[in-house]
Amino acid sequence: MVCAHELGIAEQIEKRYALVSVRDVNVDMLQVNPLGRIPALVTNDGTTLYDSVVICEYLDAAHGEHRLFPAEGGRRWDALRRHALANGMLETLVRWRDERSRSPAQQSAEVRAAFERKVISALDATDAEVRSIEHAAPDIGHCTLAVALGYLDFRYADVDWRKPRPRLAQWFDAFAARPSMQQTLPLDEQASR
Ligand SMILES: N[C@@H](CCC(=O)N[C@@H](CS)C(=O)NCC(=O)O)C(=O)O
Repeated sequence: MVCAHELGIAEQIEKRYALVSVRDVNVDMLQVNPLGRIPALVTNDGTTLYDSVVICEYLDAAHGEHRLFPAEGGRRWDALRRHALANGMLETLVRWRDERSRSPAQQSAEVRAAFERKVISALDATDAEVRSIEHAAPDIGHCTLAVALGYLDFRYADVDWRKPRPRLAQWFDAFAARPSMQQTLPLDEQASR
């Protein structure tokens, strides 16, 4: 949805609520995406697309003239690599959260430490290239990175990623003020019930 807002087409997308979890199966969702995961996009001609990077590239090709996915050259590979870095960080964060939510007896300190180490490594690698991130026009790499850092703030308030990386924090705070981010803020429905 961040990409849809960046492309100015969010209002054209009809949203449906779906509750999914790593440890549960949403059978309705399986009819849409055989993996049972969100997001999935059903296009006007009835085609279903997943996962998020495929949906974002489809929207960009249809409405963005390769604004978010540069068509060729170094900009393309920078954007795709940064997307992969941020997306991998998100996946590790989701798996780390799953491990943290198990009962203390089932948790593995070793696995938790490995997840933490990988997230820190991904944050440091991102921080190391923050200058070129700041100077590039927003693309899929920026969007995914902002979503990953937003997720970190949302689910890992105890991880102070900002203090050792003030410039990355500054970039994120500026990006997070964009309407695309403000209009897609994560909500904890269970907590608000
Ligand atoms: N790489 C995928 C990740 C999708 C994903 O893992 N979504 C989570 C929710 S954030 C999910 O559906 N989890 C349920 C499951 O793994 O079964 C994407 O970007 O679309």
